[in-house]
This record gives sequence, C-alpha cells and structure tokens, in this order.
Amino acid sequence: MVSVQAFATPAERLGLLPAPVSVELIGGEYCLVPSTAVWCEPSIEPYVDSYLAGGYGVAGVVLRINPSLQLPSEGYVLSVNECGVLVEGVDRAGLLNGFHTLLQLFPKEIYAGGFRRACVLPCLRIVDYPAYAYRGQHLDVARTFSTIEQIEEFVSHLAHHKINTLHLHLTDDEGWRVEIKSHPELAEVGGWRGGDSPIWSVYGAWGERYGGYYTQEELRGLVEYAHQRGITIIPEIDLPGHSLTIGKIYPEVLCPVEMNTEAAAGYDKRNVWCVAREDNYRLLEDILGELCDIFPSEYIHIGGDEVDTSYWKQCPHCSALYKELGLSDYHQLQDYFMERVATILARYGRRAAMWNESAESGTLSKDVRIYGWEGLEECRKVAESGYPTVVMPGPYFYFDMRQSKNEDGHNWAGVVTLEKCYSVSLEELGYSERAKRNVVGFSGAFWSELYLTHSHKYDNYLEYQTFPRICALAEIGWMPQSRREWGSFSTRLESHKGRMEAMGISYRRGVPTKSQGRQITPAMEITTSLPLSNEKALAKLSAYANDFGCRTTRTCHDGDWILYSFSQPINNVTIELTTGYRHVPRGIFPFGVVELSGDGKTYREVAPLDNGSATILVDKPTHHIRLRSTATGNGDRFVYLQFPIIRVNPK
Ligand code: TNX
Repeated sequence: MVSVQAFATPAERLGLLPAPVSVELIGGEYCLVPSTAVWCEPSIEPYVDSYLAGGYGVAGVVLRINPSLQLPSEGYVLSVNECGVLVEGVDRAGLLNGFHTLLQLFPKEIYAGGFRRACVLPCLRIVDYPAYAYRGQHLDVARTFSTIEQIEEFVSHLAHHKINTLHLHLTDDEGWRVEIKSHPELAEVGGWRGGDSPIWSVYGAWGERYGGYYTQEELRGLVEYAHQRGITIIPEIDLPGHSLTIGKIYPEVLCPVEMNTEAAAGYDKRNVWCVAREDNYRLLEDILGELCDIFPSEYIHIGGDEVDTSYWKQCPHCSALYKELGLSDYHQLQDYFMERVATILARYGRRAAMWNESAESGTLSKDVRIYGWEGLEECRKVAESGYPTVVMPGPYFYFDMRQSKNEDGHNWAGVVTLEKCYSVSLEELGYSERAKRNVVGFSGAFWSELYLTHSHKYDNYLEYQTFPRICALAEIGWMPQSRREWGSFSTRLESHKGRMEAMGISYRRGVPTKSQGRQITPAMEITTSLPLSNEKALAKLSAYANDFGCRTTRTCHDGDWILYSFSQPINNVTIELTTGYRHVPRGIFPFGVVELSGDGKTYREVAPLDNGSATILVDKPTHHIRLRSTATGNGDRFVYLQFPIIRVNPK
C-alpha cells in the first residue's frame, strides 16, 4: 500500500511558505505549456521574464495591478481556473508577492532557470496580504565584504520569501564600504584593513590586507536590482559610535582625549564622534547627501548603538556643550547628536532610523524609527513609548548566533535555533495594544565579524547561517501570530527545501554530526607569561572547570606563552587548543605556534595557530604543550586562556 501523507490544509499540500491568508482548492487543473503566452505589467516584466518567458498568442497567464481590489497594501489575488492564471496585485508590491506565490506552485526547477516544459497547476483561489509592512533582513558588509554579486544573490533569495527590505550595514569599526566622492579616502583607505592599513581587524584574518568597497554606480545598480524584486535597501552609516574606521582616517572627528593604549599594544580604540565639533556636521552633510543620492529609501539608518559616552565626559568641548545645554545625563548628548543628524536627513527629505539605545532617554523625537536589537523587552519599551519599531532581538533574529551549542557563531544572545526564532511572541511578553500597533515589522540580522573566519569551512557561510532561519522570519513578518503554527511550518518547510536547493541556497540541513573520540581530563596545570585578571580562575581552568576561560589584563606580546603541563605523559590523543573565546576568535594569539616537549626543556614546533586555535594529534608521550605568540597585539586589551579539549584517538 502506498502511504499518503495527510496534509491538514491546502497551503501544506502545496508547501506554500509563508502560508497565504486563504487558499481554496476549487477542483480541476490548468495545463501550462512552453508556448503559453504571459501578459505582464510592464514595470515588472524583465524580472518575470527571467522565470516565465512565455510564447505568443492569447495569454494564459496574466499578471496585472488592480488598485480597486479591496485588499490592504501589498495584497494580491491569485486565481487558477481551467482557462488560465490571473495574478492581481493591489499595487506593484502586491503583484510581486502574488508572482512569488505563483512560482511556488510550479515544479521547483523553475528556480534553477531554463524551465521549459508543460506543467499542471491545480485550480485555486488565493487571497493574501502581509501582517506587517516591514519584513527585513540586515546584512553587515562592513566587517566582511560581500561582493555586489553576492548581495544580489542574497536579495534574490529574500524576494522569494516575500522579505521587502534589505538593511545594509555599510560602515563600522572595521571598514567603510561606500564611495563618498567628496571624501574619497573614506572608502579608498577605510575599505581595507590589515597589512599596511591603519585599520585593524578585530577578529581573525590578521596580517593580510583585506577588504573592498562599492562605487556609487555599483550601488545604484544594486538598488535597481532589488527594486525589480520588490526590495527596498535601507543603508546604514553607524554613528556616533562604531566609528573607528573614520576615526583612523580623520582623527579630528573624534574627541581630543588622551587614551592609555598600553594594554592594547598601542592600538587606540576610540570610536565615538565628537559632538561639539561643528565641522563634523558639515562632514555629515556631505556624506549623507551622497548616500541619499544613491539610496532612494524613505529611511536612512544612522546607527546609535553601543556609544561609549565616557569620551564625551573627558572631552573639554563635549563637556562644555553638556553644561551649556543644561543636560543631566551624558546619554542626552547622544540625543542631541542624533537629532542634529536627523535634521540633516530631513533637509534631504528623508527620515532617520536608529538602534534602540537612541530611544533610551525618551527625549528623542517620536518620528524616528527604532530598531530594537537587544531583546524583546527592549523592543517592547520603545514600542510602548510610541516609536515605530522594527523588532529584531538578538535572541530570536540574530543569524550570526550559533544554531547549536558546538557550532560556529556568536553566542552572546544564546543559541538561536529555528524553533526559537519561530517562537517569537509579542503576546507572551505582554505587549499592550498600543505597543503592538507600533511594531512595523520584523527583521533578521547577519553581523559578519565571523564570516571571514569561518567561510573556508562552508559552501556559503552566509546562507548556512541565514537559511532556513529566514524561512521562519518570512512567516513571522507575513502571518499574524494567531495563524502561525510550528507543526504546519515544519511540514511546509520540508517541501520548501526542494525550492531552496533549486535556488542554489546552501541552507543548513540540521545539527552537524562529527565522529568524536571519548573526552578525557588528565591532571594538568596551566601557567602563562601573561598577567591575569583573576589568579583563582586559573586553578579552575587547570581543573577543566571554567567554561568561559581566563582573561588577562593586557594583549599578547611576541614571545608570550601559555603552558599546559600534565602530571603524567599523555599519548594517543587529539587535542583542540584554543586561545580567545571558544567559537569566536577574539582575544586570541593571532600569530603563534604549538610546541610539544617530553622533558620541559626542549620543545619542538608541531603546528601554527590558525585564528588562535589548532587541533593536534599526539602520538608520542608528551608532558608539556606550549602555545607561543609570535607577534604583538590582537586588537584587544586582553587574551583569553582556555583548557584543552582532549579526546582519545580511536584504535
Ligand atoms: C552587537 S547589534 C552589535 C554589532 C555586533 C553584534 C554581534 C548592534 C546594534 N551592535 O556591532 O556585530 O552585536 O552579534
């Protein structure tokens, strides 16, 4: 007997993702053949043609805009009957949404291009519209550069998931990626780090010069590519913090305060704009003017996250301004700065978007759109106090977080599984009706500090981290919570995986399995040449009992060492040695070697450190393992020591 899977709903049977508001199967079929003509609204024709270039004759597929439909904006009606297919959007965005649903009715090969055969569609009627106006994905191209082609591919994938906004993070401490013609050094110098560049990298990839930037012309092309697919790009220039790059190029932009840089081997990490320097606002006029010229979006994101206000306190000009303005908290100086930048944007006819810290003092004007990233509660507070809010909390939507405990990725917001992401709930967190009304939508984030470090291990690390979590995000933005259901989502995701494959998405297929030997913890003592911030923590580390590791009080110098001495010689084991955080190459020995010794006197070098780590095979009795730094500095004021993970080799 053939077993037939029981699908609870037509959306499940058709594997539609996100699930439409209503799908009615009305019986019968329509057969499309390669010669079936397609009539399409001219404004989306080139895009539609790339999937569905039809023949000539009476159109069997019609895609058109019909503003008289009684549907919310971005809504559409898709009907298939025995005579043909009609997709009507209430507006252009709605038509594109309908088109993306139509593609999901076809065999999945349609996404791989060159689809040229007859296919049968079931007769049906779909009425659909989104629950939220903002369905976004953020991409950090500052920490790791993505080429225009890579971004376009990503945009194409987003469009198929009815995501309508790409939030492009263009500047940060590690890079400036947008060409500014009036200040060409910003991209020409700031687009590169490592090697002879004044910009250091924080994570991994030391030494070599690394980077790239986009010309204005390339970005205009990208904006158009995204527009064709119904996606708006919101650019971000991160201000007034996260500005190390511009600070290295134009030091006068920062507050003139002396920094003690000894612990970081001379590296000055000041990254906050001086609020009192009038020339800074003129510089911002230039930068934002050009940015607005490239990106037609209503909103421009100007950052506002993680600002270290202590520089302003120490700065003679900022502290004088603080007194003059009669402020009571240095955070209000950030409001002052952000308001002034928002005013510049207003002169260019645009509105400002900012990270949630900018709304903390409550005095910032309410027409700013706030992006809540820290947690659902922070998002709730800003929405409650009246700001239009994009909800993108780390614990649910940060796709740079790891997906299970031992996978690559950040972990400050915990492990973000697909199920966790899907479970996001404004109801459960007690959002009031008012707060809910202020939620304009949801967004995923992909911060790229780790992208470069891990990319060699994956076909495509960006896709591995973002899919299928973006599938969950797509539903959260499209469907009201009352209609979302994990069981139905997982059923539909199974069919959708075939589509992702045809699109060429290297999505994550599940928890990776590694064959691993048994872990052992032979008696050991750790010593180091580095000064520690807490001596007691080292004893715990020697007992394999400290999962966070031990922090030092300065960065590494050439010749610094960490020594693991075992009470009994160990043999026939594989050892993972790590400096820095585990899974995140921060606080590492960026250059160094692993050395082994039987007697503690003579050492032989066995491996280089790669991003602060190495895995070695021990096949001779070994008493001592030493990690030795061969360079000075790691961009931080500390190093982290970790205990080794020792596994018995299989016989
Ligand atoms: C916090 S989210 C940051 C970013 C980091 C990210 C890593 C935000 C506004 N600031 O600078 O890249 O965490 O997850």
